[in-house]
Amino acid sequence: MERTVVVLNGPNLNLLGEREPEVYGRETLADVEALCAKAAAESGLRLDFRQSNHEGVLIDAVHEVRTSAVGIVVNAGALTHTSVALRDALATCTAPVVEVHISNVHAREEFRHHSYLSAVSDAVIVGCGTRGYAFAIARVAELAEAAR
Ligand code: CA2
Repeated sequence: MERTVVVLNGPNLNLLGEREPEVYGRETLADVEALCAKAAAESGLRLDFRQSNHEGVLIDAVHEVRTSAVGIVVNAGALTHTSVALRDALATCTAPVVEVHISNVHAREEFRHHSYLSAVSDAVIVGCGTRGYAFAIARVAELAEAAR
């Protein structure tokens, strides 16, 4: 997997654009993939974009790319606030991990304020809408370049 940034999306993000536009905006996950493809191309990276509603599938994806990707951008959805297992998987990554949330989780319900993933991430981007994914990819590219 040569110079590939992997973008992982967790549960319910396949519904983006269909409900709660006041929280998540009107873009669909396909729009987010297109935005990520543009951001990756601008940084000279290949994009591997995935979504799953299943914790184990996301963990298997991390295992698959943990030593080969130049970086992982992860919006784990609600698993952010519950999954020690996904955190443990991300902690094994040799490349940078950037956590992204479309909404400002800190301005929402208390249960969204804690992330199991932040402590094993190199950066966290919240509340920038779907542009946060592009910022995250740019940061992965910077960190990957600095490590070269
Ligand atoms: O703000 C984010 O990106 C979140 O990761 C989104 C998750 C939420 O559980 C996190 O606390 C914050 C929810 C993703 C579900 O997205 C939906 C989109 C449209 C309709 C329903 C859910």
